[in-house]
Amino acid sequence: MKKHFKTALCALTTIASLAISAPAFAQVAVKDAWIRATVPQQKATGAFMNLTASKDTKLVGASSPLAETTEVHEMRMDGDVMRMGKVDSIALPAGKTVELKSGGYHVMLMGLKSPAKEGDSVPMTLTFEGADKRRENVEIKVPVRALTSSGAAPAQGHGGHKH
Ligand SMILES: [Cu+2]
Repeated sequence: MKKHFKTALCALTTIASLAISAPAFAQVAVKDAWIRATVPQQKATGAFMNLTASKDTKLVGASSPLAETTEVHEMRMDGDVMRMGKVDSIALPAGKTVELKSGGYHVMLMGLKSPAKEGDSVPMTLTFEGADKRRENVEIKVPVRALTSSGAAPAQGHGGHKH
């Protein structure tokens, strides 16, 4: 009787690294997000938040079921005139907290399908792009508030900017 030996090239149990692939954009922390409450007939409002990326990243877009159009905006003084417009992206340098706030960068919700009421929570998708050009969406829920965090309440969307 012969024994047949099978070569036991068995599972060279690769101990390493199957499990480790960190999600590319778990690195952007979104904090203190809020949307400014609207009054009836008001068709646009802003969303504000603090973003901190652990690697160089950009905010390249946003969307929300509350609005027909959602854009990344910047407000700035041009001489004496406050201007606001769409920007392609907001740079989020590694480790630096970038504030989206009244008078600066913000996410603009336009063509509101219903008013943003204080106490509501609005779903929003933020699109980030890493240095490698890969994009990833991050879903957040954004509470609606009537006032800015500083207590100043610019009445209408992008109105009340003062120096
Ligand atoms: Cu705007």
